[in-house]
Amino acid sequence: MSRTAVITGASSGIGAATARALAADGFLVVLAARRLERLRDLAEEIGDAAEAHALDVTDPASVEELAAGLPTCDVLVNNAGGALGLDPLSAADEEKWRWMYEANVLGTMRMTRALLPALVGSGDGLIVGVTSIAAFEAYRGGAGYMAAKAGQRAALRALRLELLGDPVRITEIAPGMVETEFSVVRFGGDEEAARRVYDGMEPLRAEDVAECIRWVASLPSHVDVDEIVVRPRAQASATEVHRD
Ligand code: NJP
Repeated sequence: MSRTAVITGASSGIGAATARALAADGFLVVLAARRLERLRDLAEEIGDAAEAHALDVTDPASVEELAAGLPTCDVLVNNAGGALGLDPLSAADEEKWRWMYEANVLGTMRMTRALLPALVGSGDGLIVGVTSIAAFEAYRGGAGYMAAKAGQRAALRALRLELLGDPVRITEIAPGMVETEFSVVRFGGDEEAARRVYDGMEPLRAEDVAECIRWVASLPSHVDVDEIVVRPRAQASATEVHRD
């Protein structure tokens, strides 16, 4: 029987690429995000090995509903999230900060709490958290996103200790710049501003990060890849980017 992987934020970017990669490796993939139409299109593309489920990780009832309908779960990829704005802290927008904390930190907590019994029960569970280099590298305008990603990273670290002795691995994937819808969302739909982020440099593609997750999930169950930091060759740190 296929092992089941639940991927949050599977309607675009890293989540969609991860769904394709895990399905190709034999997983039954549960695609979860708010934009159900997109998930249905992706599920159709993947075929029998995919199911689409509406999910808003900022809504506890939505998380509970998804978990209640899942008989088993072997892999949980906490990928849903993102950034809003690039304002200095002096001009911080509380709504944007609140959303970033809700989606990245509380979303990861809610999904993990809800699926933990199934993950432990599988006898060989894996929880992946897609955080960011922003969890540990500062940049101007990044305070709200950095705080959220640092929070998500911290929660996964505590969980690693709490699950010691249980058959569940925990892996943090911390990417640098990846060209997805991330910057379009960050800049409120301004595609031109989003495009400028990657001007003159080659960012990672969603598939590059998905390959890290696929590899982690393919390893024997006694091997826990604690953390992967993956950046484009042209990015040495959150602030040092080489542009042609
Ligand atoms: O971005 P994007 P990525 N409930 O915008 C979903 C991190 N990261 O693939 O709900 C459920 O294409 C949203 O789906 P929808 C980043 O912080 C990125 O790059 O339909 N799902 C969509 O599928 C994030 O944690 C970069 O709108 C929710 C997905 O999240 C992860 O990588 C760098 C949701 C976002 O896809 C994937 O982002 C880095 C909710 N409430 C870390 N809210 C980068 N791209 O440069 C959003 O260091 N989603």
